[in-house]
Amino acid sequence: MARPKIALIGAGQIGGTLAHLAAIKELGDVILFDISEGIPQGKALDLAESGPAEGFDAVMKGTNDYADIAGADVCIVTAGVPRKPGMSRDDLLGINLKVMKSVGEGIAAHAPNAFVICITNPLDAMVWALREFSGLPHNMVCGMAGVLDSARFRHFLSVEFNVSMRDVTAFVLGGHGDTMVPLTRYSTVGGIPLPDLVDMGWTTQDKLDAIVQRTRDGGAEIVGLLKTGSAFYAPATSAIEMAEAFLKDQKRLLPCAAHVEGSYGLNGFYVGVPTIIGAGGVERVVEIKMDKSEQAMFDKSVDAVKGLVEACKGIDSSLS
Ligand code: A3D
Repeated sequence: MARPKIALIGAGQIGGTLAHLAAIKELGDVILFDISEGIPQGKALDLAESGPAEGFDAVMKGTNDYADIAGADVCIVTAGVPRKPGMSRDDLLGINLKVMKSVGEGIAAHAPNAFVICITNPLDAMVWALREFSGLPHNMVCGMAGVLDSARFRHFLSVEFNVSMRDVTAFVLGGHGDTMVPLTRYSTVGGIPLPDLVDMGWTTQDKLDAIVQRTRDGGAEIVGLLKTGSAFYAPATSAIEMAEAFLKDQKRLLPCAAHVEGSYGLNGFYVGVPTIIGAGGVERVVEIKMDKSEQAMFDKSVDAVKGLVEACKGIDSSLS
């Protein structure tokens, strides 16, 4: 059987890391596409040369031609610009919207059957725009954010509790921005919800609140340290987890920016919700019950995303 084909649109920090992970995990052949000449070719060759020691045979190809992504099973989109210190994700909207237009058209023309995972920020608005520009089915286009935000939350919690990260589950929903919603009631250590762990004296409510805030600020914390760009290792790992769920039909329950139609009181809108990802792409949106304060936080986050989508429509009239 032929190896699956994974097209990475954007060969920057995240794109290169995605290619490395896809190769090591032997997920398939990798096409690295970028508008910058030489970068995708150089990274692909460098990665291919790691094959003998690493023990993979996958093809690594760099290109500036969309024709090379033809027939891709998965496209992961990181094309665009990342933020610098002092910038919010929303500051990237105008420039990255133009990038989504060319990427959406490229995917529609050459890989219309692919499962598309968008990472470019501001995430929820960009994945919506990418879907609009590409015209692909909604279930085949989603955004990576919830897996990363939940992973950050899980990491901070594991340090606080001094337990394995593997035993910490966490849920972060809503838009991928300052209004994201870490849900403590649905986050557990080995099945014990966080509020119970506060009652058990494992931590205090104040400490838990601080961890929630650090999760919300997780991206900015890394931008502040790196100064020249944003996080790339954990974002790439998170998107690979989603791609693997699709390629291996794993039916994973993963939070991602998905098209929500009917549930959560939303009508045709991209936002971070729990989903089932399998061979059918986003096969199901899982509607969980929220209490009043969780619902209020979620609604605020949805409003922030709605504002960004309206801003996209204001910039590009073909989206109205
Ligand atoms: P970077 O290393 O700058 O790579 C972006 C690449 O996109 C560069 O190589 C560019 O040449 C390329 N590019 C620009 N325009 C185009 C185009 N029209 N077509 C094809 N390629 C193009 O950035 P990065 O990899 O660090 O980050 C990529 C994106 O991911 C940024 O928008 C970040 O803000 C975003 N990001 C999102 C998350 C989420 O959790 C959602 C996390 C981290 C970064």
